[in-house]
Amino acid sequence: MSEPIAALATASGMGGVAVIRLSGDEVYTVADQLTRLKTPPSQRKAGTFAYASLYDGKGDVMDDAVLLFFRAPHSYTGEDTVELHVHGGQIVPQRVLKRLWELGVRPDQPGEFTKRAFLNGRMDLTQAEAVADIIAARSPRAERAARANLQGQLGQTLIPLYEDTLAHSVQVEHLLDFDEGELPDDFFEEAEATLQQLVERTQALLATWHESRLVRDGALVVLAGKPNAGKSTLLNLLLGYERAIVSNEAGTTRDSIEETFLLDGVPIRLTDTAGLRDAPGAVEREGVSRTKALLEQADVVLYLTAEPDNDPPPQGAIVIHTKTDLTPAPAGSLAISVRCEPQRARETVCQALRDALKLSQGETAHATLANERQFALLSTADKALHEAIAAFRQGDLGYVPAAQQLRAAAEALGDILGRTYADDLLDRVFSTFCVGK
Ligand SMILES: Nc1nc2c(ncn2[C@@H]2O[C@H](COP(=O)(O)OP(=O)(O)OP(=O)(O)O)[C@@H](O)[C@H]2O)c(=O)[nH]1
Ligand SMILES: [Mg+2]
Repeated sequence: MSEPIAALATASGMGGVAVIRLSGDEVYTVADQLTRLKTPPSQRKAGTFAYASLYDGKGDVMDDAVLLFFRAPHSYTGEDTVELHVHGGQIVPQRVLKRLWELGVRPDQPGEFTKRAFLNGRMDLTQAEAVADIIAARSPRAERAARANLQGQLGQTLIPLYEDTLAHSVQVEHLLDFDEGELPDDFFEEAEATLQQLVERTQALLATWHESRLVRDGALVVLAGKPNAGKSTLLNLLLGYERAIVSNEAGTTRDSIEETFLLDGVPIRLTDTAGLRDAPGAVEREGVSRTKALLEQADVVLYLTAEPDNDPPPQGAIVIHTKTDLTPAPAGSLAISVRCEPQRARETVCQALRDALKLSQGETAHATLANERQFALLSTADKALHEAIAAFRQGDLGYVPAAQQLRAAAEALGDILGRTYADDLLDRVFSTFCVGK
């Protein structure tokens, strides 16, 4: 039993067509009441469509629409579903929704369509999360990673890992019922070897989070240095257009400027800042204090200098010598001349960023973690597996704690997939969705 829900699935605002989705029990009764077709929706086959006028409570036509019919279990949610394709804009979709509320349908909660799909076994939790990730993707690469997970790529790695851990846990608990003398000789060595193998698989997957997170959230890269070092010149070069004012007057940039460009599919939030000096004016002084605040937050600081001998960089910054056409840079240092060799300068800086952010070359074909929730649970599983190994090594006394840790590991892995879900876990996952999905 599931209440009928509806939502505008397309973005609100001006648009040719708006799609309203209806899902749940009785949606065909509702569709029959909206239309006056000779063959009402309830008598139509799944996978067909109809062109029909939609009527309000007084019998006036609200709009002419295309209706698409889906039947349980062959729909996104796994329930009976009707899609109404109506005219877009401010008026029509709201009018149709209002009529639906009169007919006993209620508005969906965020992510409710996908939550129902999950509860009806249409997808596991990592696939449901991937739906939200596709919508939120800020780069084609992020979208591709999310689509791979929607198609089950993460599940294909996680499901066997979960099942093997569970199987091992069950086996260990079962054997603990025996006296030690009754166990096979190599039981404990074998159990430990299996655990080691589970740890390796867990850690391989954990290692994907670093880059996944960057693809998803991007990296903050701050350009810092004394006035006139060439920061704004480099920003413009990397962005590919003249975003910031460049001049030979020291103190040209006063406010920080942030723009994003993609490096190997990773959004780089590149920030140009006011040059660091004891500034003469109040405005520039404020700019300098903003620069200092940004240095704290940055994932990478590129410190530009045209005076290699007399310009200490902040700690942890990557030093780049600029204007090498005017001043030679020390041997072996990162050095660029945007004026004379812009292409080469661009490549030098991009490579420095790849190294600093530890980006692998290009995309991987294997499963990757998609969010903090998955990372946290997998870390819990990893920790529990390590503790199980440590407990096993203690001999007799450790066997029961080892079995407990194994069970905890299996549970954490199951939580990632939503195999052993609690209501609050589902609320947390689906509350981040937009309405209509
Ligand atoms: N010769 C030479 N001049 C350069 C090079 N890069 C930048 N410049 C010049 O250096 C001057 C300062 O450049 P900007 O990019 O404005 O320097 P900035 O670090 O942003 O300076 P502030 O905004 O004042 O902190 C400009 O006249 C640029 O044309 C280079 O590779 N070679
Ligand atoms: Mg500048």
